[in-house]
Amino acid sequence: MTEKWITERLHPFYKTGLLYEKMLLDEQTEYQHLQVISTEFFGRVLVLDDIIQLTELDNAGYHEMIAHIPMLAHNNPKQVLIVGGGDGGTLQQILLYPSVEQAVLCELDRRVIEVGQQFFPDFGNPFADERVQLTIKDAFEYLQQTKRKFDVIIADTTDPIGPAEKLFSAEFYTLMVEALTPNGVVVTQCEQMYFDLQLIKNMVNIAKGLVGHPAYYHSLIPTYPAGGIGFLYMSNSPWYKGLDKAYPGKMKYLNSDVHKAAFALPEFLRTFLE
Ligand code: SPD
Repeated sequence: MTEKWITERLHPFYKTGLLYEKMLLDEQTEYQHLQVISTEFFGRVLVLDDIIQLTELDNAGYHEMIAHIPMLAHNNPKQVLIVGGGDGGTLQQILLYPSVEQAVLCELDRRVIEVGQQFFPDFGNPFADERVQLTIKDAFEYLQQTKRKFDVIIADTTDPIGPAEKLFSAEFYTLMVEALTPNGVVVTQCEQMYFDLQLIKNMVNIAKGLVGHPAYYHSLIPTYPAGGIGFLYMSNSPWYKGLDKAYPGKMKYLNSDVHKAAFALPEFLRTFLE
């Protein structure tokens, strides 16, 4: 029997592939090519424009790290904004906090939400929670128009290609920081330290101009390029205020050692970002 592989080539000199069993969904939405595949090893996989977004096996390394690091760093997060994140994985983590009064999820593509609900039951049914306000909109426009302030903003975006490119800009980072309450926290998905070194430096430099305590941290996700991804923390309150606080539920990836170690940067990156 011929093997079926789905391949990803996000970076020109690097290609990854997953052996899969079945294509469960393959459609062109209004905004992107959306696929869900089933694999024996990684479970179900969500792919957007040929880029792996999440797998059932390893998404905790992404969703727990993008959600709990900012939530724990804040003393009492009540108002939360998720930019993107339509699959529901980040939202599920945010809703674990009883302090959350409202979680606004601003997603451009309604189909991502529907597909997340249909194919990834482990995320539960976060959109049914009465604290959730769903906004189907371009997040850039949303932040330009809203007068609301948030304790935590999480940019759970795709990579900076096409419509998501502007979400990795000084303008968008400024909009997010301006929408924070005092001591509010922004965390963004901020790519891979080997492949996206200059992008990370640019984003960190932008963050340095916006907040008192920017920091970069990273996580292990075998199905992303080079097996991992990083995040950019932006706040006037430091990330380590979140250390050693109780987690709001049982974690699969995060614990206090991982929390601390995630901010330890390899020497080439540490010096490059200085
Ligand atoms: N290179 C892939 C980066 C994907 C980041 N977004 C993942 C969305 C999961 N909620």
